[in-house]
Amino acid sequence: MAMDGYRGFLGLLVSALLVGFLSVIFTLVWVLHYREGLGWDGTALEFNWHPVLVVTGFVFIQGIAIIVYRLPWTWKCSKFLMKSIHAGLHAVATILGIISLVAVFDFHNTFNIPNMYSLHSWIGLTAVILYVQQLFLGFFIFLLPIAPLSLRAVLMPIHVYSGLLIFGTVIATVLMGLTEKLIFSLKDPAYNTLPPEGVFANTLGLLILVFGALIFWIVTRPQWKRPKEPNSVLLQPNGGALEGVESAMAINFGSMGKSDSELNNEAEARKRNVVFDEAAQRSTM
Ligand code: ASC
Repeated sequence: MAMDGYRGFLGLLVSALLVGFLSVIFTLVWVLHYREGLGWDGTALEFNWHPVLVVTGFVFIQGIAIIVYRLPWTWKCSKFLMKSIHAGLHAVATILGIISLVAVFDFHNTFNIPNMYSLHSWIGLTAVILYVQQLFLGFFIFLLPIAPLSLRAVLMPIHVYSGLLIFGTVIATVLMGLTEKLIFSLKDPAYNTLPPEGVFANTLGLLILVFGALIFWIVTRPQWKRPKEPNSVLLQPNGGALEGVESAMAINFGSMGKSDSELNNEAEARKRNVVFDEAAQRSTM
């Protein structure tokens, strides 16, 4: 598959995968080496699943899900298969994200720590709710073959914008959470004396930010988009195919007073449109 600037794409993709993977490893090292480790008992061990699941699911897997259409090796795969992978990865991220919330609430409740007072929690919970909504809307509107093309066309830019807004918000929320946790728990030596754990976790925050920046760059290059299915550009203006008596009558009345060659051209154009429409309906499934 020919792609403009393929080597650049490959370089950035490998960097993103590397930085994303490193972020997950750093998070594990942070909770296993510097913090108390992992467990599911309502204590800090349970809380520690929160950063691990968020960075794995909500940052890394979500980031990959966002760019999955851009992998040129998949351009020969059907749009439906790619949409299923896109949705499947987002679904996995959703599940990990929700478990990560359960871990925090459990931990808070065990120690009577108040819930939902911090900016981190307000923005984070909002992001999770919007993410679930985005998943369901995407599933019913773009994956299932039930929504009309005209509705898909109107909602696609909103889907893309919302997805990137949520992804950016998640990264901002992770950085707030990391900062919070370091200020809460680094007492002796304190965070403001730059202890090794502080440096390590700050580096983790930088890695996560760089991962987001790489994904954002990859997904905003127009030349790296999956090529449109051959039809879908042409059929946007009038949405549905010509069908039924009403449109047939409209064609007949509309043709009054036109020359034979004009009528022939129009008929040819209509035929082409119908073919494009049918092909488009197929390709979006
Ligand atoms: C889809 C799909 C697209 C868009 C497009 C509307 O479901 O695969 O490429 O919606 O048809 O913009």
